[in-house]
Amino acid sequence: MKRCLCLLMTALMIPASVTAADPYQNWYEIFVYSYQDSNGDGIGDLNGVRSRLDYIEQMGYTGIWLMPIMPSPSYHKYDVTDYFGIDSRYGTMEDFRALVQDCHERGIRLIIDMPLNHSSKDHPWFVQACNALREGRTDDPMVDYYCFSQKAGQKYIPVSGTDWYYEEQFSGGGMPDLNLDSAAVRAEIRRIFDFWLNDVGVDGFRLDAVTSYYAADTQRNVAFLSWLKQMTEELKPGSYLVGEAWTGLSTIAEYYQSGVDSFFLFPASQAEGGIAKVIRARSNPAGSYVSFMQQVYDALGDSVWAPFIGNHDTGRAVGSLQARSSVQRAKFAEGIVNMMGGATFTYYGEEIGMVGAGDDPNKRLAMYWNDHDMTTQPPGVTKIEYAYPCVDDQLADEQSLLNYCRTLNHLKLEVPSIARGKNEFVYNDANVCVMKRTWNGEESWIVINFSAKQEQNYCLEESGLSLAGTLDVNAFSSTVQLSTETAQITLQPYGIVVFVK
Ligand SMILES: [Ca+2]
Ligand SMILES: [Ca+2]
Repeated sequence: MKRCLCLLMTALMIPASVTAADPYQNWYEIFVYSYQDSNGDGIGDLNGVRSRLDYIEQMGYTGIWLMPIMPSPSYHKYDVTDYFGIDSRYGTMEDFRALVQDCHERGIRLIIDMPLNHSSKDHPWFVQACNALREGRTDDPMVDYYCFSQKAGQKYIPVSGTDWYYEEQFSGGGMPDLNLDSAAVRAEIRRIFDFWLNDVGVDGFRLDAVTSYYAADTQRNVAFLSWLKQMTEELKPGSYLVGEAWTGLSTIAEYYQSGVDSFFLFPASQAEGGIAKVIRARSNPAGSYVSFMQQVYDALGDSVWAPFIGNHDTGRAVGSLQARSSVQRAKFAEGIVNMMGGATFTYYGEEIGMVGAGDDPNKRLAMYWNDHDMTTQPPGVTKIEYAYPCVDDQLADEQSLLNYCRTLNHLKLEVPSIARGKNEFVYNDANVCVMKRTWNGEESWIVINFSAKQEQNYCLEESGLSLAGTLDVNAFSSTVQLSTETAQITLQPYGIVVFVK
């Protein structure tokens, strides 16, 4: 007897044991500039994001990370001029408060980007500090806010009209490094966190460039992050912090010692990362996945991983995966990165297979809703290209990448052990991998066929999974065939099936 089963995409029942402060969300990274314009100036804005919350919720994204929204002279806004404001091109503080409220009414958590390594050179702190140095007043309190030196050196830029230099780790961008040892700067950071967490109500922060806080000094960075995490817990318990430590697994493991909830899993991302390697493997792709997962477990244990394939800096997933002409490949990569567990992050547009590489603006193109409802492209774009159909078309196509991502997100919401469960590798051969996740009385059995071309049969009883009792089946391939007599499952190429007990 064979039957086909598929996932019902009905209203969600999020188990009560999953709390509002849960870090294991389906996180969605948004570049506000390129997402949705609401006032006709062509630039995406906060009200534009608000108007797309239906879409975001429908897609099953339960957490939003907004790239920087504070006032800044640049289009990307990683150089802040006021840590207590909203950039006027994005809207007003009232708009932002309304967005926070709308998100929370929908059960969506909202975190914002927090660049603390540096400010803008136009920040009043830096302007005052440089003026003071020009006038020989080195005791001005603002001088202590930055890393000034009278010695020239790498990453040190002259302060015009003085014999002083300032540290700038991200050179050329007008982004002077803050002096994070300064008690006054730490007091400012505390005020900034208190304001956004408690006055405005955000649910946490994405911490930009944490390896540059104290350049190449992991120990001091970890100490600073421990201070940040403790302070955040004091201000608002359960807030989520996720750090950008763009480095290898063993160093990322050291950063986790700070107590910060998550660090992006860069070793999974990009063309050379774990996910792309699995996708490209000519032999033993299942073994490659298991061994990558095992490396991550060995380094990070059961901490909250933050896997992703691409973000605003890395170039988009479809390029890294060489998936321009294979939607199956793009889907499967989404499938296996989500099946790693943890707090997964999806960069806006990845759900429709947007492309972009090279110059930063190319990786931050206008969200392709349809041909008439797009923002202007960010300044400096040198290549505009969309490899896959727009959102509207993909919404209407059951087989689209978008609908695959939507099903995937909803499955993870219905089966919380996938993201949170303790993992056991139950079985793997060259093409098939079976993992068991256990969390809060729930067991999920994840069966994956890594072969791009061949069906695979797998006998579930070999893994000790009995089909007796209630069992839900969620299928991630066009069809899954299950013989209940022999407990044999036939997986289509790139098929993923999850059994839940
Ligand atoms: Ca606008
Ligand atoms: Ca620094």
